[in-house]
Amino acid sequence: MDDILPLIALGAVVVLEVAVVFVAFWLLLAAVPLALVGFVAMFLGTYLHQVRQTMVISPPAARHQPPREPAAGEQPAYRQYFFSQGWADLEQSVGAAAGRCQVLTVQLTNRIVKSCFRGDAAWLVWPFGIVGVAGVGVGATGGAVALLVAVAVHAVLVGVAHVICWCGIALLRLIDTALLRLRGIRMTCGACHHRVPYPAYECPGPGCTLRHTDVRPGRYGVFRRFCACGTGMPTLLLLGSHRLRAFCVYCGEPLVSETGTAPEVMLPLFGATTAGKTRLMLTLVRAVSDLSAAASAGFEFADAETERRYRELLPALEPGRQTRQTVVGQMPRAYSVYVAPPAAVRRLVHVFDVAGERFVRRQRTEELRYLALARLYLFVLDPLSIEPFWRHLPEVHRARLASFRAVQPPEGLFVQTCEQMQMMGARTRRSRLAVAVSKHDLVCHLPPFAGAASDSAALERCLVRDLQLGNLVRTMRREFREVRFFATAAMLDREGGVDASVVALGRWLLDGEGLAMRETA
Ligand SMILES: Nc1nc2c(ncn2[C@@H]2O[C@H](COP(=O)(O)OP(=O)(O)OP(=O)(O)O)[C@@H](O)[C@H]2O)c(=O)[nH]1
Ligand SMILES: [Mg+2]
Ligand SMILES: [Zn+2]
Ligand SMILES: [Zn+2]
Repeated sequence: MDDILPLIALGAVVVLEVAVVFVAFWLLLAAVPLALVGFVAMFLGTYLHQVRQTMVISPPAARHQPPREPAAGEQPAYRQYFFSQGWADLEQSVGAAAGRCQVLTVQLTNRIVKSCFRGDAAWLVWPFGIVGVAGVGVGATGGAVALLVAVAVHAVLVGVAHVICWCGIALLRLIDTALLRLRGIRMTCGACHHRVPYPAYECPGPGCTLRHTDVRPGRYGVFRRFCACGTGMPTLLLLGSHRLRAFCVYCGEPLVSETGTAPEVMLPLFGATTAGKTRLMLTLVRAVSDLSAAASAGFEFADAETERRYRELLPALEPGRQTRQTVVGQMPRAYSVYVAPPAAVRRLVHVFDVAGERFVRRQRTEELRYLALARLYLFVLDPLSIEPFWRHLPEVHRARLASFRAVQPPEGLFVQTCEQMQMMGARTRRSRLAVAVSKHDLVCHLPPFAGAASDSAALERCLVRDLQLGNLVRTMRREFREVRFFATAAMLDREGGVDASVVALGRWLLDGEGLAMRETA
């Protein structure tokens, strides 16, 4: 009997074991698909949780910290999300989710091994352990595949967004460029006279002076960009960047306010030293301002610097006072004003008045880049510098007028400057030329000006017939599309009004640029 008992026990164990294996086998069939579903859900859930964590709940520090002193090609701004952080977030989410899933899988496996393969009941429950391990194996493999698919979808979404951004960038730039072209807007630096492709802008953030040299849509932002200080700014003129402080990308000098909102008119004055350019420029600006007021047109200084310099020079127009010789010095700065007649497009007028000395030497003229960009020129011709006129003046007048007399004779100076301008690329044959025969108040009572009509044709006849300037006038007519002569007295009357001759010149200059001024009642 004693021999049978162990045999019975062994038989029972074997039966039990077979029953457990049998149950485990059937359990395996159900457990594997369940584990697969469970693991896929767990892996995907973990990934989504990590994505949310990275993008919303606790975003990591920006991968590309904006440099405060950017190297060439860099900007002091945060990169646009899909150009930097989008990929960093993807990497971070994948890394964190994969780590978490691995930890969960290992923990589960350890628990199964511990409870099914170790301990006192291991001899009985080991088949369930195998079921568990198989389930974890299959589930983890399925979960990993699902994770890979999710990562791929995420990467594709970021990639597509990246491509959409590039398309948006290209489209916005195209529209902005097309609109600027259509409106005939170009931007010229008043200080260095370069055409500026796009201004640099100073960050509008309080206390921030960081300059963004290329704000246009790109990797730093499509519609807006964020400065290193966190302040947002528009990326295009079209989107409102004209409200920011603009600077020249070549020389760093400030550009006029609202740069890029109005087509430009360049008006270079040229002529000999002491010909009367500065005085004429001052009275001309004054005349345009008066004409604008009478026509209810807008007139404003385009930058504080123009207003300051203009106001500084203005006292020279008071009776008995003279303008001082313009210094050759550094690059001459434009006087810039906005003019906006009621029925016309607002224009930005840059008037360039430089020392006559600059037209004597070629190298000095070459520096005046604006000469090549203008379509309208104002030549100031001092009648006192015309040799036949001066020669026939009685000595008493010569003594009185000697200090006002321009040194260089007009013919040589005009021809040389004109050639120089053409060499620099000026299209003079498409341009208008106003010739201001200056200081008319000083010579109007002297022959041949005395009694002569002061309209353009009469003045031209006088220059050709009486003053032997036929060659000069023919050159002017040949080299320019349209030439008009004015006898100007750059003076203010007792009431502070500009002499009618300068007003007429101002009208002609404005009319041809589509800025006609009609007096309102
Ligand atoms: N009476 C009178 N004096 C004038 C007139 N135009 C210029 N002047 C005087 O002529 C002198 C030279 O005039 P500016 O306007 O300074 O001459 P500019 O061409 O600017 O000379 P630079 O700057 O040296 O090239 C000054 O004393 C002026 O006041 C004018 O129409 N009438
Ligand atoms: Mg001058
Ligand atoms: Zn410049
Ligand atoms: Zn800033």
